[in-house]
Amino acid sequence: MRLLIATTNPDKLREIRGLLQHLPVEVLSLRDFAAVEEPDESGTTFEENARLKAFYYDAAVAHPTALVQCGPLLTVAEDSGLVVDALDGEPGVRSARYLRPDASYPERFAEIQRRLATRPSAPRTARFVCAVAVVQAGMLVYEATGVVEGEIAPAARGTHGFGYDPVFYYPPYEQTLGETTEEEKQRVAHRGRAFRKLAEWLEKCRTENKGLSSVL
Ligand code: ITT
Repeated sequence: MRLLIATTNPDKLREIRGLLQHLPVEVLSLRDFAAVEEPDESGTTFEENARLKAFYYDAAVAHPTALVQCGPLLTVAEDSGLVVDALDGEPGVRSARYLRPDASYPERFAEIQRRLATRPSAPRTARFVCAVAVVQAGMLVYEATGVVEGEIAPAARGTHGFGYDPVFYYPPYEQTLGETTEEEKQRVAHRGRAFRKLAEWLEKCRTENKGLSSVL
């Protein structure tokens, strides 16, 4: 079985490779194919954007290649982000573009802290969400979502992980995800939760030797 992990984000790709490493599957990335433009992430939910990316990269990259190489190639895309309750769910699906597309993460952290300071009595609760979608030959064959609940830390802490990890405080660890190791993060975080579901499904497809679409 071959998977195309359809993301342009190298940090996501590293985490996803780690999460699927125990499976007997060949993992390919967009770098293994000719470059294509990125799709417009116009969805209003993580699930919608994950599906949109999976359909787009299946049609633009995986399906034409699978036809030529005569082997199934599943396109796996994910959409993820940080949802802050006191900011009405922002940055949400715009996490990668929050404030400005080229803003640095320290600038984004400062903006989140500034906006939270205007609502001092509001809860600082937040969650990371990861929606994953799998498309093969134009058909949606699997989808799953993973969530991790936490809080916005009073200040950024830690240098591990990527993106908003340094401001995401995970109470059971008493640390931000920027302070935990990658292994500790994967055990509890959104991407780990979503991709473990995907891994179970792939394993079930393999062991039951079923056609992929019949498992959904
Ligand atoms: P692709 O669409 O090509 O996959 P992207 O980075 O644009 O790459 P998204 O649109 O899904 O992906 O945006 C995800 C953003 O959410 C990411 O750039 C971070 O800002 C944030 N994010 C997602 N997962 C995160 C994590 O585990 N830790 C910290 N920040 C995360």
